[in-house]
Amino acid sequence: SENRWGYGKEDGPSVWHKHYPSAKGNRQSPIDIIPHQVSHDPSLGQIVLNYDQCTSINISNNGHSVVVEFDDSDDRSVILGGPLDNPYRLKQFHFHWGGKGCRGSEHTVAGNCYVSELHLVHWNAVKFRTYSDAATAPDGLAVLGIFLETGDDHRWLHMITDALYMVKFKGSVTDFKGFNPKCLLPSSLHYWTYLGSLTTPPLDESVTWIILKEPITLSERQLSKFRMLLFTAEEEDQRMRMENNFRPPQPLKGRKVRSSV
Ligand code: SG5
Ligand code: ZN
Repeated sequence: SENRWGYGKEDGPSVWHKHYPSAKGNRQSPIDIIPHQVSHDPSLGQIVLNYDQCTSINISNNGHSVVVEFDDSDDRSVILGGPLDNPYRLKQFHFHWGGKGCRGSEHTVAGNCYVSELHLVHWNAVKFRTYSDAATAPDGLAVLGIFLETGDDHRWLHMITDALYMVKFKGSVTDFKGFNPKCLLPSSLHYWTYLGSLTTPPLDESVTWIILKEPITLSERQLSKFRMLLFTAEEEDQRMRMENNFRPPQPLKGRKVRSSV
């Protein structure tokens, strides 16, 4: 079941439903966010990111994206507030991006895509004992999504892009200590929120999505370093460039997207 899915012609998002029936569920992600249809909800508070004590562990290529993992054995780094009933612990972050051209984000805004999207994955350690218990529960995960657009160099993203050559192949892992994702946040934490799913198989409907309205900027040069990663392992004869690792928007099916401001 390892290589059952990918982003290619034969194993991409349009056929995921064959092995993962949740693909056709009622709260799938990503979605197209249409700002003038968003419901304004003054009861939604600000989101708070308590990342001061956070500890990154390693960076890896899982064959679908590049992932930075965190120590989630206690509540040292959490997201709270906004639509969340309690703090959720940071487990990992990863990116989705396109090939050459403009596509690359998973969520879109009024049909427009960004070149990339960063996902900070958190889990509800108040209600669940482990990440995997949380990952299948309706209120188990909270993913903070941040759009990336091209422009000037990002001041801190080079810490990640400079490490990518170490994790070029699927299955490679290297130490990545002392990185605080706080440096990747835009200046405003205004957000849209809705109930959805993981955007990769198993597509579990367990995610409270919090999508920041303000994008961050990276340079074409920085973005091009992501495209030097490979979907394939070192021992494979065929080399497949890691790009277009995003799922397109899914039907809203009556869900409400909310915004505090
Ligand atoms: C699950 O879904 C997976 C992630 C995966 C996201 O959270 O978690 C696990 O399998 C448990 C560790 O995979 C990993 O974290 C592998 C280390 O993320 C990816 O595969 C990267 C694309 C999908 O999350 S998302 O909905 O935020 N895109
Ligand atoms: Zn993701």
